[in-house]
Amino acid sequence: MLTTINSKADYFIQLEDAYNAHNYHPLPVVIEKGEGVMVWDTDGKSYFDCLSAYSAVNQGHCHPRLVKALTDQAQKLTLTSRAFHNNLLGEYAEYICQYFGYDRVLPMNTGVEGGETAIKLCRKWGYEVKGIEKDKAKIIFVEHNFWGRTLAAVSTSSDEGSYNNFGPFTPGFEIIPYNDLQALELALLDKNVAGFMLEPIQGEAGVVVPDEGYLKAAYDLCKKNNVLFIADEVQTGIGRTGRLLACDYESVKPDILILGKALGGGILPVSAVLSSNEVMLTIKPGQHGSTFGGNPLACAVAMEALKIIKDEKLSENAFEMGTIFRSRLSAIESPLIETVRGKGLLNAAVIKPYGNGKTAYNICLALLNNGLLAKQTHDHIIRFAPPLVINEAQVHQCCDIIETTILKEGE
Ligand code: IF1
Repeated sequence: MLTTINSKADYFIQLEDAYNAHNYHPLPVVIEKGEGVMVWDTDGKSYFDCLSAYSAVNQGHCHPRLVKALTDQAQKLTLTSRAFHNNLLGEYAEYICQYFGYDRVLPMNTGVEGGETAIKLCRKWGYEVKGIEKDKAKIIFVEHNFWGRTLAAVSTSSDEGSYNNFGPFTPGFEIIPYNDLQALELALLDKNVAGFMLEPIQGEAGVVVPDEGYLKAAYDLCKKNNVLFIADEVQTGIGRTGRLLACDYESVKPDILILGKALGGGILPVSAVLSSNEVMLTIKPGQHGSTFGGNPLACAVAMEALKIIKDEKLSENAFEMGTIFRSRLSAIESPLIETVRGKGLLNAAVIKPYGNGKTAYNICLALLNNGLLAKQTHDHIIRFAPPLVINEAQVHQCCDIIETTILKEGE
């Protein structure tokens, strides 16, 4: 039963609340339209989108080239399943492999399916190439990782909210501290280790950037111990951090690369796992796949999504705009801001609790009222990740809103 409806937004929020699982606690805004960096609510109010659907909308909302790629292909062929070939999968596979410099791609749909696929490939390689004893393969993860919501993903989580009461958990995973090479060196002494999987910058943990050189040193330790270095670039990849991949900052080429989110341009769920022939060809026909993986509609959209990143120099723009963004945020003189961190347009402000127990959530509410959408993570961290198409004037407009809001909240 819907109680009094004060606005269109109330109607939509209450309807969602009445019939949806309560697996999220969204900010009280109902978005109806998106274009570029902007979104509009059901009352026509505009907002700067500083979340980009957790970095899935790097190319900007409803990019015309992506909408065209989607609608053109949707009128020809959308899905064949992999029981048959289609005329786009080969072209897409060649394009994405050459784009990132890998032998082969295994196409999936969501980021977590990419992670699951990477783990299966790693284990298969561990047994059939490295020679690990059957069912003994181990994969090392890092504390505060986030790579999705499946049982394997939450089996590696150190966030109680993600794993509590979802057990029993997947075996064969070990968790070590992030950004800790000694812990990794120790863990790699176990000859049953097949892989080390991590985010080059931890998104959900609150945009945690490891020490300069950590990725390269970790990669070298993996190579020394014949262990696969698996980079989860679902959130950091495709230009988000100011380079095509966050691993590019240290010239690290992951043995297995996981992509998602912006690979589908914020239009379709598209993920991909890229690797070498040695790893990829351990999986034989019928041993892995999915109904929609590699569908022609996703191939068309993903190729265009990648072309846009290059054509519009969005990695470079993310680097430049991110530099301005962080310098503006760091210059805000407020006791509420503990620190500002990030790379490219994946940034975060760590907020000190303030006023009668107010937290980052309260700042996000105030930002919303002032026309900017951002979301807190872990109560006290606000992530700022606008679409990579943002221009300098828009960056300053966003920072003006953030500065005004934080100074007001801190009064
Ligand atoms: C939610 C978080 C972000 C990811 C990385 C794999 C995946 C994700 C580094 C899985 C997904 C999403 C999931 C979404 C919210 C969002 C999120 F807050 F949950 F943790 F971005 F930080 N690797 N992240 O960030 O990709 O299966 O979702 O396509 O579950 O609430 P997916």
